[in-house]
Amino acid sequence: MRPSAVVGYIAIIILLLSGATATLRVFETDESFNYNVPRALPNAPNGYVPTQVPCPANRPTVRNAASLCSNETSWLEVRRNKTNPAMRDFFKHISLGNFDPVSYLDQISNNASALPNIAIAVSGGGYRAMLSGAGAIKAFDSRTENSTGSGQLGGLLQSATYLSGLSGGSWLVGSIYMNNFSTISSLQTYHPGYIWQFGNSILVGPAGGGMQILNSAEYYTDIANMVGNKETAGFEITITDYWGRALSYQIINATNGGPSYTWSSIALSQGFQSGDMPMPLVVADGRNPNELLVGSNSTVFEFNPWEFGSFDPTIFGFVPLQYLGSKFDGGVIPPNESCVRGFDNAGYVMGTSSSLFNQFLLTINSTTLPNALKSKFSDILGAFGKDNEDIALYSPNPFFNYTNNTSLVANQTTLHLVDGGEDLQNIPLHPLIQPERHVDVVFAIDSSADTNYNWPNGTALVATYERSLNSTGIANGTAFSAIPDVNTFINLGLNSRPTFFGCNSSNMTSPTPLIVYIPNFPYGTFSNYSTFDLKYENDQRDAVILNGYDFATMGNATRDQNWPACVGCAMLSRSMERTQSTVPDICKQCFRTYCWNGTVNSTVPAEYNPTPALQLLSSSSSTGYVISPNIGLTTLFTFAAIVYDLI
Ligand SMILES: *[C@@H]1O[C@H](CO)[C@@H](O)[C@H](O)[C@H]1NC(C)=O
Ligand SMILES: *[C@@H]1O[C@H](CO)[C@@H](O)[C@H](O)[C@H]1NC(C)=O
Ligand SMILES: *[C@@H]1O[C@H](CO)[C@@H](O)[C@H](O)[C@H]1NC(C)=O
Ligand SMILES: *[C@@H]1O[C@H](CO)[C@@H](O)[C@H](O)[C@H]1NC(C)=O
Ligand SMILES: *[C@@H]1O[C@H](CO)[C@@H](O)[C@H](O)[C@H]1NC(C)=O
Ligand SMILES: *[C@@H]1O[C@H](CO)[C@@H](O)[C@H](O)[C@H]1NC(C)=O
Ligand SMILES: *[C@@H]1O[C@H](CO)[C@@H](O)[C@H](O)[C@H]1NC(C)=O
Ligand SMILES: *[C@@H]1O[C@H](CO)[C@@H](O)[C@H](O)[C@H]1NC(C)=O
Ligand SMILES: *[C@@H]1O[C@H](CO)[C@@H](O)[C@H](O)[C@H]1NC(C)=O
Ligand SMILES: *[C@@H]1O[C@H](CO)[C@@H](O)[C@H](O)[C@H]1NC(C)=O
Ligand SMILES: *[C@@H]1O[C@H](CO)[C@@H](O)[C@H](O)[C@H]1NC(C)=O
Ligand SMILES: CC(=O)N[C@H]1CO[C@H](CO)[C@@H](O)[C@@H]1O
Repeated sequence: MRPSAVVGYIAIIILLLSGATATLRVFETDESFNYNVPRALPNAPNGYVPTQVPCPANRPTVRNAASLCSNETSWLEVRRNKTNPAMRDFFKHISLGNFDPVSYLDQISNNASALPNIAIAVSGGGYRAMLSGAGAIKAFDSRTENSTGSGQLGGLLQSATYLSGLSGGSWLVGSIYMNNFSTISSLQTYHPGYIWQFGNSILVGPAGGGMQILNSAEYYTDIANMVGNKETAGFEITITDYWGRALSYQIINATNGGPSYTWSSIALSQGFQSGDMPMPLVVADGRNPNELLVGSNSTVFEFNPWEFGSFDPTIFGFVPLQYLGSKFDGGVIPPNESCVRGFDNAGYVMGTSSSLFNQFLLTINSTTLPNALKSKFSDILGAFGKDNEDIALYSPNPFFNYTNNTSLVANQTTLHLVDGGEDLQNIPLHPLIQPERHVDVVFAIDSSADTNYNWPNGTALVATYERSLNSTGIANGTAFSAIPDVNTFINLGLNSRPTFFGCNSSNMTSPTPLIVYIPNFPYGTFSNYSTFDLKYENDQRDAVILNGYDFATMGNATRDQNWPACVGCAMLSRSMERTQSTVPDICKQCFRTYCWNGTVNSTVPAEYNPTPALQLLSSSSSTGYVISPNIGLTTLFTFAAIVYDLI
């Protein structure tokens, strides 16, 4: 660990990178700032460093994944008392023609299994996905000003039971939950030195002042020290530790990115316990032992407020999240071992879900970076990869010796985790299609960069669909509605407006949610920034958020005045099937408009370059063709190079 050398190294790299706009700045510091806003969450015993604590009398164990954990089951009852009135409120401003949804909900209000069970999923794709997703969440949040007027969708968030995020989407979920279920408007409000100031590249760190009393040099020193202390305490560290710490400065509204904030503390916060918010879920992929490629047979892990684990047959178990880092053996912590707390650092969880450094080595030579940089970064990333330092390590593996006969990792001392989108399932649907969760409808926000110009083309849904076909293998009983090929998505425009999949549940063998696919599409702004763009000025940030608001509401219902009603129909659809209610006329019309009807057109489409649905904002670039990922990629590679020097 040579922090002073590191700073010099950063400066050199920045000078070397012609074209990169990052500059080292000297910030004013304000050490007198008194940060004492009450927050329930910084409960790690020793900041970033996982630490041994006495085990509780009831020692933590690994649980079989055949059912939901009891904490979730009892929380669901509490939440239902909140989603029910929220849905009634929602339908006060969404009319379904001559059908009265409020009295329908009243009729079934005492029948838990008849009530709609709603989820929202936010895809990965770096800041682009985080901000586009934020716009959609803003539109769905009844706390957003004017969101409960006509043409608006405010209240869908309050009606939802689950909110899942992956990679960039997990940064959104973390931003909301780590800051007391904050609104997107409050995250956008400017406070000097606070979070969501993406004009300060992750390479340079936060502006000084406010609660961030650091300048760039101190930023790196601070990150290096905290991660170094974790290593000294006997835990394996990788680039994901640095990455998660760096991200936290942008996401967690506390001094130095809140090193004591744990993901499991969400379960302890008052608002969550009272069911005032949906249950957050974050997804990461397991990399199979001795494999470098992450394919459709990789294990999908979830972090929920209480537990970490997987429903996949390759693990089929969950551990209590707050005791992650303890030395589980055969599903128990042996009597001579203490428990460990603080491993589930919130930044580390978000960093794990977005840890895609292992992909860079595989793709670096297909970039247009100068050859000198290619070979330098190739060397560094190669060296990382050799020691598995380019992924997230979960060591000790909590599933060690657990279900030896079926587990892929029972004889591994370390779990290897990577970005939740590396298996191409870039929308975090996996937790939401688990039969035990009985989800009726998923509003799936897709800001994946699939096409040449960073628009989604349905690849994420195709991946989830294909994985579900192996029902006796990796899918382990999950089902998913049929999804056409990506060419069809483009040819039929299924990616240029919302599309429903799985409308007709009568031709399905197992229950599976209706998918309301809501793709990133330009309305007032070209929101197709590169995934690797890690620097957004505030006006760009706000333009992408507004664009997300627009693609979720279809331009405040200007693109289709029926759209809010159609969202309402999607929310009620499965419930009305269960209660054998007559489908309202307006819903029939909606399903004709928005349901994929099985048509395919797999011919190779022309280059996809959509025309904006609204007048472009003046701050927007005037074309969808200008996106160059090189600056952002260079930022990330440089981050890797700096960390390489630290590890
Ligand atoms: C989960 O439920 C168990 C059993 O009711 C309880 O002992 C435990 O404290 C709960 N865990 C959390 C994090 O709330
Ligand atoms: C839900 O609300 C009903 C009616 O107010 C109440 O009787 C019940 O205890 C509540 N359930 C939970 C789990 O809070
Ligand atoms: C809300 O609507 C009012 C009345 O139309 C308008 O004056 C105000 O600017 C709107 N606020 C936002 C945040 O759009
Ligand atoms: C961040 O903290 C500051 C200072 O307490 C507060 O004013 C601001 O509202 C917070 N932002 C969020 C999103 O919680
Ligand atoms: C996963 O799939 C890849 C490619 O099909 C295959 O080579 C590998 O053996 C599979 N791994 C496991 C653990 O099934
Ligand atoms: C990329 O190209 C460089 C220079 O040609 C080469 O040294 C390196 O091995 C290549 N890296 C990979 C991962 O193929
Ligand atoms: C777990 O496996 C290791 C070696 O594979 C073995 O030494 C140890 O006894 C096992 N633990 C239990 C509880 O069986
Ligand atoms: C799992 O395998 C380990 C190592 O072979 C062994 O020690 C342990 O007893 C096995 N556990 C079970 C539950 O069979
Ligand atoms: C774990 O078990 C698999 C087969 O069950 C074997 O191929 C592999 O070498 C073992 N790994 C270790 C670290 O023992
Ligand atoms: C769709 O996206 C995938 C990557 O996710 C890409 O490989 C494929 O070429 C794209 N196809 C079209 C037609 O855009
Ligand atoms: C389905 O999963 C099983 C068990 O993991 C595997 O052996 C088989 O190859 C898979 N089939 C397909 C079509 O992927
Ligand atoms: C429904 C189903 O197939 N569940 C299986 C999932 O995987 C575990 C572990 O292999 C099995 O025990 C379940 O039966």
